[in-house]
Amino acid sequence: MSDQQHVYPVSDAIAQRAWADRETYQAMYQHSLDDPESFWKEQAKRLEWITPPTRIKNTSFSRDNVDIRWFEDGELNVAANCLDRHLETRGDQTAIIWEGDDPNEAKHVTYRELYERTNQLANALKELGIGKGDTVTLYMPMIPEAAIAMLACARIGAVHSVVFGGFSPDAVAQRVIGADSRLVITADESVRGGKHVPLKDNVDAALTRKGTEVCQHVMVVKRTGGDIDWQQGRDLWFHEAVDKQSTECPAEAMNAEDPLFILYTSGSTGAPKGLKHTTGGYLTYAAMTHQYVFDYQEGDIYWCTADVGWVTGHSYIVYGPLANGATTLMFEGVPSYPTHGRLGEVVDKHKVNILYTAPTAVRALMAHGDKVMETSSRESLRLLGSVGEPINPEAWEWFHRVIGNGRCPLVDTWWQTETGGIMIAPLPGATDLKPGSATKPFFGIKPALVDNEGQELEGATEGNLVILDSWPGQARSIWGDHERFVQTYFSTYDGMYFTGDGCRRDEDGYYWITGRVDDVLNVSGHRMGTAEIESSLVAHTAVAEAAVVGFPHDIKGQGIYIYVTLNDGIEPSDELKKELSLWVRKDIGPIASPDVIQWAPGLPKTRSGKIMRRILRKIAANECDGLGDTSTLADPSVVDELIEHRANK
Ligand code: 6R9
Repeated sequence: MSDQQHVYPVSDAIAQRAWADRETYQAMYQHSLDDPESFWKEQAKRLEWITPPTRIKNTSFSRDNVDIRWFEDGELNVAANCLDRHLETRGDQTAIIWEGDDPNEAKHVTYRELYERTNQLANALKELGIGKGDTVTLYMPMIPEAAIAMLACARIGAVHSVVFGGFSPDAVAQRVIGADSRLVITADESVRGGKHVPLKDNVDAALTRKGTEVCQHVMVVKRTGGDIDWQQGRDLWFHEAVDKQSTECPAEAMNAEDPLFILYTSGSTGAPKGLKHTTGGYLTYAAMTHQYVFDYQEGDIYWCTADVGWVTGHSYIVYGPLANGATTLMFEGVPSYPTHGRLGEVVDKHKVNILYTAPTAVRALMAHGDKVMETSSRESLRLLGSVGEPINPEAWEWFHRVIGNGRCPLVDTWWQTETGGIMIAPLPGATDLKPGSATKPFFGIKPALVDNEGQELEGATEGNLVILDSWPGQARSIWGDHERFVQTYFSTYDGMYFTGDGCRRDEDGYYWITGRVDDVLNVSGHRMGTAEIESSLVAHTAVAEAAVVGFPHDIKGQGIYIYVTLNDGIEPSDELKKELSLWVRKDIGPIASPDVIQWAPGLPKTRSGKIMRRILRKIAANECDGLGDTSTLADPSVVDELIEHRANK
């Protein structure tokens, strides 16, 4: 299909009301590249600084000295920017609309209430001895307390590390240890799609693991009142610790480069890495992108369906919208519960104007046909957004035509945990849309495509996506392991940030992300390292070796396909497949559940012993005719054997 087939031009009406029309985008983009210092100095003014920065950009991408600092002599507090400065003008405005999993449960939290509750929790944290520089792990349902906990940490200068509520006890333990957290904040249970998830039990299990002794307290929000165990002296109820506190708590003056949060994400090798995000640059960038990309206007009701456990939840449920004084909707449930009409019904119920969701959610609804939207009108919608994985043109068109009634611009936003905020995306008043393309770079972003040797490619072409210069929202390091940060992102191509994504650029300079070029899977918009799943599998006594690849999946984007070589004397069986599947779920979490397991008496390897994943990917995708060159294999016959016994028929 040609890229030119469907172009949705910017409408005059939208261009007129938008923050940026074509000319403004062009001029601002040019300014941001020509003179980043003056551009970002001006943009930093969108925040309230205790000490305004005079030193704006001090960054190096050189492999020998990766050092990224923005606004380095400025001081500010993120919670004060998200709460205090709105009190006078919008204290009674709703900051968070909470929509429960159960359609009969909802509540509105005003800016003043959010401010007071945050301060109370901040005081409770201080009482526990938590202060500037300490880390706190959050393992929370999608409830306002999740945002309150993030903001309370920010208020006293503590660093939060949010762990997605779908992760396993082992994953929690790994992250508590990695961040050296003295406190975990959680809830008794979370509720999603009518099912309860035992968060507190998971934390209990996590804290029996060796190395987690550093964690002294577990603070528990009572969400469901479900049965939980209690460890006297260690555990405390959120409401008991918080209700009694003063609603005032001074905001700590933080340097712009002090850490705000750690967020773990999967890479192509080793255990998940904790990306370190800092204060001034991150908030400037989250707020600015939220305003321009979603064309956020005063009074808009804005809904991002992500979970706060992911970066999208950090930047576009909590920090960006609250810094802008927006009303942000937080949804506890899933778009298909109790029925597939729920997404549209929530839009109608709260008169949502801006809807930001993931391709996997769109495809899941699309599979049920246009009728799933018949229970709602979605008249309030003005803008749609997509994030997390490439959106195929069919899903784009359906999202636009059916959910958006064919009249809302759809912004496909490409970015990463590492980038802190949106990097490539249309601006609704400035960029003509092409379904499937993330379109053009945001202000200050200098993307480039390079070949495998790092040579920059010009014009319409395809290559590895790199970013040539720093932007304020960028992660500064990997927590406790700067060398790994340098290795992972700056050593493949010296002087460039390597994204791990492949990308095509068309004749109009539009970017089309083609997916990861490393061993990272994207399953329903969630990043999974193949190495993580493999190391979980080989820890099972039956398994000698395992290789994990992705394969095209209609709803999830990518499915997880696993090749397992069993130890001598172990008989393959369907029971064993089930057992291995459960093993991975338990070890990492339900999002890592294998879709297909194939027994592999042998794996295709080069003579130097490297598994040839390229071949395994082809077999998993049932593209067995185009296996390419297999001459470097140590034993080509294993490939025939694998093809003959393909499990994904
Ligand atoms: C924000 C987020 C990052 C990876 C990224 C890429 C994929 C995200 C995308 C997209 C194509 C988009 N990705 N958005 N691919 N088009 N609009 O998702 O962060 O969880 O770190 O994932 O997701 O492969 O490298 P994260």
